[in-house]
Amino acid sequence: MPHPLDPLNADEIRQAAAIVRRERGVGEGWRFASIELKEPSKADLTALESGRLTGREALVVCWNRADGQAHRAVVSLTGDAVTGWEHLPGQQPNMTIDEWHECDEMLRADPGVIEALRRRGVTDLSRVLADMWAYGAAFVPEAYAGRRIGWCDLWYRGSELGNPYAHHLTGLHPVVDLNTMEVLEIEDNHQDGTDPQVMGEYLPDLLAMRLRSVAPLEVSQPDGVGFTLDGSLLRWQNWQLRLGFNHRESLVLHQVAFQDGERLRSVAHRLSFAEMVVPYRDASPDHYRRTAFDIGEWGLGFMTTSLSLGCDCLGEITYLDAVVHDSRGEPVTIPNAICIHEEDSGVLWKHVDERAGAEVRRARRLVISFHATVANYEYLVYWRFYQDGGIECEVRATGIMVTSHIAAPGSRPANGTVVDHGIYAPFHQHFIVARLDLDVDGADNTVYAADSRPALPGGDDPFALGLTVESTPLRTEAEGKQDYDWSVQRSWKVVNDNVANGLGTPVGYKLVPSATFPPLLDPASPAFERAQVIGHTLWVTPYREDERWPCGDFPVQAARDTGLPAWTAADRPIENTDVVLWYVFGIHHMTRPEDWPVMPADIVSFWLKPFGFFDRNPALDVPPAEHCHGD
Ligand SMILES: [Cu+2]
Repeated sequence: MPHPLDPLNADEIRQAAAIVRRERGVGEGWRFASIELKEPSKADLTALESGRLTGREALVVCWNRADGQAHRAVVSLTGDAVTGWEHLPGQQPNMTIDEWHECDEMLRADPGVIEALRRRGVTDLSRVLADMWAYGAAFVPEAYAGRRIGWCDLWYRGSELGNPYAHHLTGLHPVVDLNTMEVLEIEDNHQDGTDPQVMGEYLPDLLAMRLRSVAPLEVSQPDGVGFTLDGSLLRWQNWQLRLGFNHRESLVLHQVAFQDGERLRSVAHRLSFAEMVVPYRDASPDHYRRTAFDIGEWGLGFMTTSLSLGCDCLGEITYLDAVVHDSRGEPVTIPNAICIHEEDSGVLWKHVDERAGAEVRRARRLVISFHATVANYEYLVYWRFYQDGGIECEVRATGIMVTSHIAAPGSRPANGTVVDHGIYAPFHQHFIVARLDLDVDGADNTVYAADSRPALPGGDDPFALGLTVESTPLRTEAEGKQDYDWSVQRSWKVVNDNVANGLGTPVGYKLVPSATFPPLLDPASPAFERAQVIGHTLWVTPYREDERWPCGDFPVQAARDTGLPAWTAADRPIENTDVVLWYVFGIHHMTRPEDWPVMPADIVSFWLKPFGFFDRNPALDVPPAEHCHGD
């Protein structure tokens, strides 16, 4: 029996598709955009876990290629029936991997594309790659309104296994109707015939240099790992949580709790990444349409890649497979999609006393990670749990930057950096929206903005040494729209005012902000209109089962953001209730030559740290390492 939060398995995916086909006439000409577990509401979860309530449901989004009309179905797997069928007029479901591949194949066989390539001296079509991007509504040409369209770059490899993203066929952009899979037009506005001398290879065999030598470094746990995995339930030290997965968010952490003596204390109900917005900040014809929504348009789950031992993860590793599906509704297994392992993490705490000597504890952490490859780019996501109650969420961005030819020999682009001879990488930003459904010792929490304020000279503080904390409860959604403020070292505390610690103060967890940056984008610009979430560092909403996607359910070709700005327009109360935090962080990527031809991982993170959740350091009971007393 699966746990109510376990992702759909292959049989359930197949069954959900079959039910929709049977009951709603979904046939050959349709595509399945998404098939996922319909997660039970918080209200039903306890009853489902105890078996008092039964039933398992799937959410299915599909569309008819013939008329472009999309539908969302609720499917009862236990009842073998469609129980909800919603027409979604004017909505474009997420892009599918099948469309991406079919588009690539179709374009490489298209006479117009072949002719445009020939004019550029490219005749070996086996080395050509067509990379399809989704549009924002503002950039859809009038004539194609209402169609499902893709906008494509063409690239070619310098050799059979050469890097396709090293050689951009600048100025050449087919526009495609993805439902009929036909070319609508070929933009071709750059035919100077130059072929920049780019060294864009990274495979050892293609490098004109010797590889450096490195000493072996191995990690072993001869007595086995320190965690247990029982189905999807993961236990390590005092932590326990449940692992979930879906096509859009990839890894989801459910029911995160800390065993504190006799009490299993809730910290978070659900943690995941709900959106990723990547506006390119270059108005040139080759780049102005690039406003990628890597989660809403493509799906981090669909893009999750298999991990390999010794390369992606070092040490004693446990892997979990994940199951997604193709656009025909057939399950697709991603082997080794999620990695679980322990890591040494340096010193946890230490003091050297002149009598008692040195007392040191080594820290270790439990790491749960996945990697996603979104065309040219990779995102590596690490959730790390620490012995002192801290949770760190780290993202590494690597892969290959988008580039194109510079306008003229020797010119310097205003909106990017020259990264190789004759090519530049446009500036862009990666905004990641973490959806943090914290339940600190229960569901009813209040978020406080905590600002540090210096004293003014006077009274009993003539030297103005005092530092105070101004703690402001966020009572409504309007107050919940928060921006990072370095000058007061702002952070946010998620507090349960109904539960006190042993010192008599309310228990809480602190969101320690880092890697935040402002959008630096005109609020009237189409890129901002579609992704207003990036206008604030933090949004706080009351939990609603159906509020999952901060830029709307269907960002593909969306004109505006129907997520957070729409929900929060009601300015609902968020005090002492079940709150959800939407934290916006990421990478402000001012491209460097050193990021070429493959980018050394750029690393950003934020933390959740207990703040009065415990009465003292919760890691006092960590034992000294066995061999740490020297000779
Ligand atoms: Cu980047």
